[in-house]
Amino acid sequence: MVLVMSEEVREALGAGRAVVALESTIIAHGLPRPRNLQVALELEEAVRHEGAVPATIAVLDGRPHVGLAKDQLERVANEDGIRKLGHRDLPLAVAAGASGATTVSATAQLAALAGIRVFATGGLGGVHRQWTVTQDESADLGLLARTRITVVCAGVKSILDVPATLQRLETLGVAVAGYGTDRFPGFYLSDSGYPVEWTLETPAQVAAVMRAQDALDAADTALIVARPVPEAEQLDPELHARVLADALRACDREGISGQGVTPFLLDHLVRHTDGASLEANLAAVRGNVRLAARIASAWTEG
Ligand code: PSU
Ligand code: MN
Repeated sequence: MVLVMSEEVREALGAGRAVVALESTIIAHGLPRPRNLQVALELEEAVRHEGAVPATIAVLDGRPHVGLAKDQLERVANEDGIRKLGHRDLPLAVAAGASGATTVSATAQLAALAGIRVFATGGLGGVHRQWTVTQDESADLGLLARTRITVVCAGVKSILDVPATLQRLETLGVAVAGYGTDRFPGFYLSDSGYPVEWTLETPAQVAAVMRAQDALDAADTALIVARPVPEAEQLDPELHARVLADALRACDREGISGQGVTPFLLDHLVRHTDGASLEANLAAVRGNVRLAARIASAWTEG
């Protein structure tokens, strides 16, 4: 097997215990140092606190790791020039012996390969604004259309074209449910301004949908559980609108494209909100990770 699983993850999967996959791009490219390493450790702790085992995923020296030791997390957080790997990059990185942080698409692929069913992140990638010009649609969407995994997220990043992304998910046949809400969350914001058609209220209900997917659906599609950041912890919507518009203009002006777009926009928001966007991002991720652990437990108990 090409995967390197940590002892803890292998044992947990072998014993049928709850495991939650965590991505590493958010650590390497989505959050500023040195906070990123603290957050990586804190998220793993949050999963454990809810009685599940964390499996942070990354590629180190050409080997896809599922479950990282502390020194390996440190490499992901601090190594200069560590790549950002989407799922298409995995074979290239493995053959080249390269190291990289995995995006939602690469993490979901490796998690599914390892037999992990539940995955937590901040916000999914999606259709970028100006898609008609750039054709920039995150590979996250295509991968989730053919991978049997449950992703807990705070919706898609608000830097994206949210309605276009929701439409793509519909076209691709990916199930979307709001967690405790009938509004699609807006990543930094509790509400993106768009509705969702299904609402789930408990981890047991999510697990029931997962079982129904296995029973009904021959195509390996994902389930997106969209949990809003609590209103008290969201970014001020007015500040969000203002700084986002500014960030999009800066991105345009500086000619950023491809893989650089998402990290550029996230970083711009952090710097121009005095870190408030970072706190909202972290509040979202923390809540998602805890919920994912509870869903993984409901899944393994069922
Ligand atoms: N969620 C966050 N921060 C991030 C990301 C998600 O809170 O940095 C990352 C994920 O790894 C996601 C990626 O897959 O951003 C999307 O990048 P792109 O638009 O280039 O596909
Ligand atoms: Mn992109």
